[in-house]
Amino acid sequence: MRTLLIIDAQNDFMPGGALAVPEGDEILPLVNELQPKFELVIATQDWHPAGHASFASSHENGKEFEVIKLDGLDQVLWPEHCVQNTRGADFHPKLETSGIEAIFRKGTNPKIDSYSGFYDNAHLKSTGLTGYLKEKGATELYFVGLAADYCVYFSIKDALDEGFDCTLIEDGTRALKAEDYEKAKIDILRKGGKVIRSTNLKF
Ligand code: VGL
Ligand code: ZN
Repeated sequence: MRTLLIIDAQNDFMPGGALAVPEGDEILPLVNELQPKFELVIATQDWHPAGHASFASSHENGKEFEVIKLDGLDQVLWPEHCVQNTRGADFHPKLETSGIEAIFRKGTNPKIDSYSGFYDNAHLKSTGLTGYLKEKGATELYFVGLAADYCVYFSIKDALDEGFDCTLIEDGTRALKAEDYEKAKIDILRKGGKVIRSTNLKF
């Protein structure tokens, strides 16, 4: 069954937001247009408690976008973003949400970051998304949302590992950094995922 996964289409990742992805809002008309073509539409939501360990402000002398070691893992220190129950964590007002059947929240553990919609960055805890999708009979997953080089990329990697057929719809995503996105795409293709433009969708 064909399923659309909308990753983190939240205010803080849009222009003007705390961790803005350039042109992030430009994906919204396409994301809305695509939804009715899918039998199942799911969204993820980055949902951090205040003082989350991924925020530069949670570390003494922490600088935004610097990479540190956090419990043995590389961690980019981000601006404070997607804090639970703030406007920045809300879906963008232009995102059509009436067809979204379920929302999976991630990044809720204060001590560990979670880019993927499936697992935290240390793969300690699952969000339950794999089980949900399997129980629903979802086999082909199509990905849109933000950011292409972080949460979209990490979600696709986990989904491929979980045995799903995965396709990234390129014009339905934007990256924080173009060069990281180019590397991510190469890795997705190498692992057996597909990268297409929406005009090449055959349904
Ligand atoms: C994201 C960095 C930190 C994302 C979330 O949604 O791509 N990036 N938290
Ligand atoms: Zn985050």
